[in-house]
Amino acid sequence: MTKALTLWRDARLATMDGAAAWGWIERGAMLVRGDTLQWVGDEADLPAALATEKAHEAVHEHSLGGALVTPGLIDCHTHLVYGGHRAGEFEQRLEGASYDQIARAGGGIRSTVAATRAADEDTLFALARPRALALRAEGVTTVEIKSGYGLDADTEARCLRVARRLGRELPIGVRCTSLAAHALPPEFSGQPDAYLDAACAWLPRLHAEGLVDAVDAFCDEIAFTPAQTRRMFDAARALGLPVKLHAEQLTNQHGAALAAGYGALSCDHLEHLDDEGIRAMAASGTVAVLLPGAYYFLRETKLPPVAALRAAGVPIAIASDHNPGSSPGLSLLLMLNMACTLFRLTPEEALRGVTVHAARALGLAATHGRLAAGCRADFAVHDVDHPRELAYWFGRNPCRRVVLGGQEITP
Ligand code: DI6
Ligand code: FE
Repeated sequence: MTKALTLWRDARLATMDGAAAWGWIERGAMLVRGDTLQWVGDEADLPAALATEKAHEAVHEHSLGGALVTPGLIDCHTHLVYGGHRAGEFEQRLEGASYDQIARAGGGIRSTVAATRAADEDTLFALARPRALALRAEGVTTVEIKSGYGLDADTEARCLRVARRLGRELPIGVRCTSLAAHALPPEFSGQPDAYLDAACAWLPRLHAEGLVDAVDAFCDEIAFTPAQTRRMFDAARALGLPVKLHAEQLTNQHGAALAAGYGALSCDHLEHLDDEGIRAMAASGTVAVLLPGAYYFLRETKLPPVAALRAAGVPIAIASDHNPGSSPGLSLLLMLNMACTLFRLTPEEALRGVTVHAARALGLAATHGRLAAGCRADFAVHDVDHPRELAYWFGRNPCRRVVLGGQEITP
């Protein structure tokens, strides 16, 4: 039996497809069959599209009254599943301690690891659920969720299971990334290579359980060296898994060039990225994921090289980096605003950064992040006149409706 056909009409569409600004269609319509966009275009061409669809069945119709529709937003870098919080460290930093001083003293990521290990699956789910709902309320339909606060086989698996469960139960689209190489757990203190032996050994098991879509690492002075990062990437490659990297966030380790050599989907943060890294990313088609929330919250002063990335044609994505240490924010729209005010992106670049380019950073370019035939019917309806307003307002949520795989989600 063919699935029912649904028509969404009288919409102003920022399709983010094609080269035209915003992929704009002033009076647009979309035909959805099942969970897939069948046709997207000008209302004037709708009769021909319906004829091609040979739609003899009744078409369920929604008129949107001229409202603005964008692709469902994609938050392509989060650490959404963890126990506890780090408001105390926030105070310490305000009193002068630095992020890496706190980390070197055994706080930072390690304190979240302790809280996460102590929490069972239901507790972690109950903590993560409202975070994911907050993102979805603004129109986020796909979220990437990293592990990396377990740092042992059981807790890493538990966190990734919670991420998968969020996808099923909310629902929301979820991509799971293994970030076992996030920090050194206390039981492996001084033995990073022994820890990586363990992490590389449990990765195939997590993958066999269907818990891993990509593998990430944190390559920095306070985390893992380029040689150690390579070991994690080789383990990913052996399983056919794509890689990503937290690269050049606090110092320049030339991690971006290393990751580009593995055909990385994305390199993320990049405040200390140099020209060689940019060239390597451009050559490998790796997306630059910029994280203005972490830049802001850590009060960084070194800006990522946006103009050089743009000039080299590296696609730029924007994400929340939601995590309890460096970016405890849960508004992707606020990140759009910060990407413009702090990093000088244009509002259109910022919206591309949470749609078409974010999809690419997750390996989902063919099916997500655009309103176009063949893509998943994930979209959001916003109460604004123009898409540039999505980057302009902050502290206001103009999202009115969210459609995920053709189904309207009730908030
Ligand atoms: N860089 C970050 O900003 C987060 N992880 C990373 O590799 C911070 C994670 C934390 O502080 O808990
Ligand atoms: Fe991160």
